[in-house]
Amino acid sequence: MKKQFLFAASAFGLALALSACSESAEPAEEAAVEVESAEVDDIAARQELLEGMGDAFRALRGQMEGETDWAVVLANSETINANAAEFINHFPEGTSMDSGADTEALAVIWEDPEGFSAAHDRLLEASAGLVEAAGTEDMATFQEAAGNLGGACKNCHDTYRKPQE
Ligand code: ASC
Repeated sequence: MKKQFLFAASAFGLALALSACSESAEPAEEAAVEVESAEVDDIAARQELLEGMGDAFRALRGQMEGETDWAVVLANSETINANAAEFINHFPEGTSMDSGADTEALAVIWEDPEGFSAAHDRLLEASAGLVEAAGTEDMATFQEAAGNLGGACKNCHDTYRKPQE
C-alpha cells in the first residue's frame, strides 16, 4: 500500500518536473496520472476502513473474553458500523487485483455487482445489529450479534477477496 503511494507520488512528481522544463507538456499526460492516483487513493481508503473494522472486531473479542467495558464495546461496534457504510464507496472499476494494484479485491466484484451489493447489505444489517446489541449490555445478546457480524465478513471474503494462504 505504501509502495503504491510512493509510486503515485513519484509519477506525479515526474509529471510536474516534465511540465516545469517543457512548456509544451501534454495536459493529457497529467490527467492520466491523476486517474491512477485517484484509484490508488480508493484502494488505500477501503483498506484503511476494512483494517479499522478488523482492529475493532479484535478489540471486541478481547472485551468478550476478558472484562467488559460496555462503553468500549459500543464505540468499537459503532466504528464497525460506520466503516461498513463507507468502504463500499471505494470500489471504482479497474481496481481489482487483476489491475496489478496491491489489493486482494477479486474481479468478480465488478462482474457480479448485485451479489457484492447483497453481501454488503448483509454486513450493514449485521453491523447495525452489533450496535444495537452493544446497547443492551447483555453479553449473550452481544455474542450472537458478533457471530452474525463475523459471518457477514466471511460471507463476502469467501467470494470477493483473494483466498488467504
Ligand atoms: C476479523 C477480520 C475479518 C473477520 C473474519 C470473520 O477480525 O479481520 O476479516 O474478522 O475473520 O470471519
